[in-house]
Amino acid sequence: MKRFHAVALFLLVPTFFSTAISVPSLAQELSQSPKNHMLTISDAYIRTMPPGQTVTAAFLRVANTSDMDCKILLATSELTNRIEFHEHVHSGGMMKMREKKTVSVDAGQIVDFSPGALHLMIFNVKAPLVEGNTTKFELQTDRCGDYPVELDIRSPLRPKMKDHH
Ligand SMILES: [Cu+2]
Repeated sequence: MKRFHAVALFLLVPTFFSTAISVPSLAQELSQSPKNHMLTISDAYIRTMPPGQTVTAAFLRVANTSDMDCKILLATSELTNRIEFHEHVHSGGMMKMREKKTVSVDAGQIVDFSPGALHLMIFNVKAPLVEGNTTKFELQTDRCGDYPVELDIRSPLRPKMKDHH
């Protein structure tokens, strides 16, 4: 769909034909170029772990500013080979976590990964997470490209300190 929109737009704008770029090569370029401007990722942080723990959680906001629905398929990090998307669900009066294989971020939508709700669960973390430092993830999507994410490392005991200006 996106490619058809782009081509249709150029057909309506004659000035583009005065450039050296032909329509077929431009369309090809659009379909092959990284689309990593469609999502805006903000407020990303990961929690430090108590001594002896190897599991932690990370949170961020994803805003889809494009006109295309997409899905987050995978999160990767040098910290681990296992990051899952989890949501909290009420089950028999208990709050439980359930894995989601993908996370949909529809056109124009904002999806929050936040404590007590949808979150990133990070397993097998061996390197220490030092509060005040940052670490990097990458989010891979089906149609919106791939995104590097820099996460603040925060203690869960003082998660809001940086927000108190
Ligand atoms: Cu979880």
